[in-house]
Amino acid sequence: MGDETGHPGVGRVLVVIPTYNEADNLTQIVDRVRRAAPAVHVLVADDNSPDGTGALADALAGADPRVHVLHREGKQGLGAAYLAGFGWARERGYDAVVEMDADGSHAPEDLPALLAAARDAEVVIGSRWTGGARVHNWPLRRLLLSRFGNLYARLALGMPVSDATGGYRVYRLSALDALDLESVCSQGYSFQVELSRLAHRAGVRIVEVPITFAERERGHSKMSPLIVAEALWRITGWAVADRRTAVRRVLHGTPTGQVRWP
Ligand SMILES: Nc1nc2c(ncn2[C@@H]2O[C@H](COP(=O)(O)OP(=O)(O)OP(=O)(O)O)[C@@H](O)[C@H]2O)c(=O)[nH]1
Ligand SMILES: [Mg+2]
Repeated sequence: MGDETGHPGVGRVLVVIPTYNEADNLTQIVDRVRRAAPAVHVLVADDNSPDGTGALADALAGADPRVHVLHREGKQGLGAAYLAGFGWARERGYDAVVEMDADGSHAPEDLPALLAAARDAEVVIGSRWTGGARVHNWPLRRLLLSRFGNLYARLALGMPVSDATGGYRVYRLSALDALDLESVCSQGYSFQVELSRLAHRAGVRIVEVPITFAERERGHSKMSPLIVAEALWRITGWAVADRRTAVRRVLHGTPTGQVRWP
């Protein structure tokens, strides 16, 4: 903290925005972030989007020293883009990173509330499913998928988190340092559940803050049946691994090692 980019009680904050074909959304989202939280820096992590999002990000960065771009070779999934963004933040001494979608679903105007909560927590999850949250314009099938997915994740993994699949979060770097990020295997949105699980198991302090979530208005969703299947498969795998570890603990007194799920 201490320089002009510092956020009171949190330090230097980097908002990581992963993008794939978000040219219709990027200018507006970056502008909203800069207005809602002028002290933060922004990193656009673009996977060589065919629609020119990367070049647009370069133009935004050229006009604003607090906007940065990480160009990646090709589409490798949300999880890989975030891990690269976290590494970028660590190398440059940021104190906290924020995960935010480019499509406007995560309102930058909620960012001050998330950062305020980060003063007393190492992980802040912007939740769609806690008191005071609102979800606008989501089709019933997406609502049901999110509610069911979160219920399943909570029960299967025993995590007291209402929105383990949500992607609007603050991580203090100190919390990320406590997590075994090398072990992360999710490619799609199960990345959020995987990091929730790692944080819960590491015993870092997680708080949830209600957010106002809105369906994207422009551009196309990258959600696919494959991504949903990956999440279900991985959550089930982690639940089985957790139970095996618990059984070993009972039988042998100590865990004999982590069971890895492919
Ligand atoms: N860098 C990178 N970003 C990605 C990738 N897949 C998705 N994204 C970005 O991740 C964010 C979330 O993706 P969305 O397509 O909005 O997914 P979603 O919010 O679950 O789905 P919708 O609610 O239908 O919009 C957006 O900013 C995307 O551009 C990827 O492979 N690489
Ligand atoms: Mg979206």
